[in-house]
Amino acid sequence: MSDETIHRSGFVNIIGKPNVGKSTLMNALVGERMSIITNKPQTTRHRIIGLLSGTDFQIVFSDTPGIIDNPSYGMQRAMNRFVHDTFEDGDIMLFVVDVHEKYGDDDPIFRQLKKIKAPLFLLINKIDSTDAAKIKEVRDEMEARLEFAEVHEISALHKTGTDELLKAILNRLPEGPEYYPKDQLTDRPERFFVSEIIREKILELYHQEIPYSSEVIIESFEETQTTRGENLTRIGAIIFVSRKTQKPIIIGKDGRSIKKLGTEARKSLEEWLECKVFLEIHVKVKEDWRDDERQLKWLGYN
Ligand SMILES: Nc1nc2c(ncn2[C@@H]2O[C@H](COP(=O)(O)OP(=O)(O)OP(=O)(O)O)[C@@H](O)[C@H]2O)c(=O)[nH]1
Ligand SMILES: [Mg+2]
Repeated sequence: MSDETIHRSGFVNIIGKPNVGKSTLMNALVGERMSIITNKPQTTRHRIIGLLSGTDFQIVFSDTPGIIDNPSYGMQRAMNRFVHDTFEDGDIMLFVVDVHEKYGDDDPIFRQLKKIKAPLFLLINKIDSTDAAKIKEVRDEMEARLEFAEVHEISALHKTGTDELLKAILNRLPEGPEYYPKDQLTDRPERFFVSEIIREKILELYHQEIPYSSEVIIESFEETQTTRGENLTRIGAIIFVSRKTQKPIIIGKDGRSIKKLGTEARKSLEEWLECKVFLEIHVKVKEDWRDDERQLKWLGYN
């Protein structure tokens, strides 16, 4: 007889509509700043893995883009595909809803969720911003539409209910091996997160279509030292916009907007990389890149 404890592991996929708090939740569960978060919908564009490991378990969380009902260009279709891929490989699916959001009975999301075979958790998020009666109303409405393995009322922002959620996930995690080294936090390279942090600032500083037409590429990333011997990372980034008229908007009058963007992004990157950063940003036009198969592939939307 062996008294070895079993090792549990699995894929726990976070899905839902845009802006409901999926990325906030993933960061709260993993305990690291992985996914960017803004108050604008469609912030997350890729499947982003966050790893939480202990001696006898490993959870592979996936943050995903918000499901878009009527995708209008190739990039949005790719984003929806990233979400649907997670329907296939999840050991546990976390369906996040915003307590303030209304869902019609015929919302196509319910049809999609019905196909999921893995245990489906309903997470009613943002409970910090409402009262018990409203939470119950949402819970009753959702439970009338779909069968859930578990329902949790949470505030991802304030980490209310997230410890209980984590316990519930661990309880249902199947026996399995470690998929990644235990000290690893994600499967993406540092450059990916650098481009995301810059994109976060674009979402925060620009309005209307600009953030949605922009993509950030890291052209160079070099770890060096200052003349005083401090660590310094030199980063060269390119912002692609999809129309000629958008370039002057990104740059702003006398270059003021891009200067502000550069400063904000640099501060955030210095915090994240824990060293001094020298950031150079250029803007280029890639006409209609969001609908161009080749460009999309090159930009990682394949
Ligand atoms: N009051 C409150 N706000 C929250 C909570 N969780 C997230 N938010 C806010 O909701 C907004 C969207 O959060 P995200 O985590 O970016 O949402 P998301 O679902 O990842 O959004 P997309 O990536 O666009 O699909 C941000 O302004 C968050 O601060 C919560 O528990 N309470
Ligand atoms: Mg997100």
